[in-house]
Amino acid sequence: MKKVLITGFEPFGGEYINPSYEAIKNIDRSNLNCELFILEVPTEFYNSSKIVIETMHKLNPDVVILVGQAGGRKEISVERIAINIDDSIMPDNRGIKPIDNPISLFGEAAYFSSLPVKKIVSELKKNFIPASVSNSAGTYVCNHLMYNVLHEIKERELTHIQAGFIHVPYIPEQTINKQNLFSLDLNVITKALEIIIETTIN
Ligand code: PCA
Repeated sequence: MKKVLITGFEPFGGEYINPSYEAIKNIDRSNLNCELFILEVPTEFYNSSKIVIETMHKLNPDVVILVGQAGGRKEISVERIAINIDDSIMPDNRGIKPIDNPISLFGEAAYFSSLPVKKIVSELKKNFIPASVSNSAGTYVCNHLMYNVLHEIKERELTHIQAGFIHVPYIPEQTINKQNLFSLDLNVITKALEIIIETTIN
């Protein structure tokens, strides 16, 4: 049976929940044909990748699916690419706010997701869940984590591990008193992640 590590983030930016972690906690394991490990990751530049990379080495999973919140987006965003830059407009949960910093001095300019991004989008749409391929995971902690995990996989020749990043919209309770902001029900996001896991392991 394949081992899947799925991660979600702590709340950040004044929110009291993060739908990425709420959704991974709700995944129904009985629906899945894999051994699933979930991990909550601090929304911090340095510690996010340290913790995920340590866990990845400990578990030696077949698949690593990193999930984060992208408030304001209207679809499940299947990220195609992570770029070698930290450039934040707000501090992380440790107060760190890097500007124009390369993530790695020796790493590639960018790394591609090794999840089946197009296939995932088509499976989500078949299930009536709004989804698209995204060509930018931003330049904040999510891109940083995606970059460092893919960099580690390349540098340590762990290319048997498939890894990538999924951004999810707000859930409804986060958009109260914020006008015109899109949200997706938590159950829909959870279902989307179950479909993403299944699509990747099959
Ligand atoms: N989203 C942020 C970091 C943590 C999260 O859930 C991002 O998109 O970078």
